[in-house]
Amino acid sequence: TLRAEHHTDAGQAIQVRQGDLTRETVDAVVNAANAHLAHGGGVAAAIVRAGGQAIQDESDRWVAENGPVPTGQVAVTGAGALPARHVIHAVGPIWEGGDADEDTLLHSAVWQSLLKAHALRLASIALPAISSGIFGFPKARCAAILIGTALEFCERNPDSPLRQIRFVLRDAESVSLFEAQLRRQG
Ligand code: AR6
Repeated sequence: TLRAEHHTDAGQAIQVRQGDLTRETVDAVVNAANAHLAHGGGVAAAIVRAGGQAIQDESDRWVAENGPVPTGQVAVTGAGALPARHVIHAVGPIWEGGDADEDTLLHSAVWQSLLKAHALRLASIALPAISSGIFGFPKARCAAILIGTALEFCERNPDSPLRQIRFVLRDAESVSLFEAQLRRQG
């Protein structure tokens, strides 16, 4: 369900939706991954459950060939049986209290995800509340950074092929926090 939407002057849409990320029909879904792309829990496990073991297998090959994904960076795999075509695995920071560059690293994880979609010439992307589950990043702060990064990306890339950025949140608290940030910053 669509809960809030903002259109930029250039006609790009930023949306806040409540639902299950794995069911989104978009060109790419972003996974809240760890450096080893070991999709054991949270939204990562849900993506493998819904998309199939092929996503974990391809992730394992990616790490075998390239090494672990640095925090704030991304890796791309196929999406198996998901409605999406690609999974962009973004590694957000583990919350360590706020003095370990967590804000910058979370901004980077989102920025690199959007930049990857742009480089692949994708039109739509769906992202979860990266780092705010198992990694412990405060939910309100996560919402402010994710919405701010999407707005900044659209402002700086008005002609990007990427036209729709969806934040897909499962819990009601995250939905209201993202909604509030989109109204405040949008
Ligand atoms: N759809 C949308 N959001 C979801 C879904 C879903 N199906 N499932 C969970 N969420 P988390 P992290 C929300 O823990 O904090 C994994 O083990 C969840 O409620 O998935 O970045 C990885 O392999 C929360 O708001 O990601 C890493 O080791 C948000 O997604 C580690 O967890 C992110 O929670 C990454 O932790």
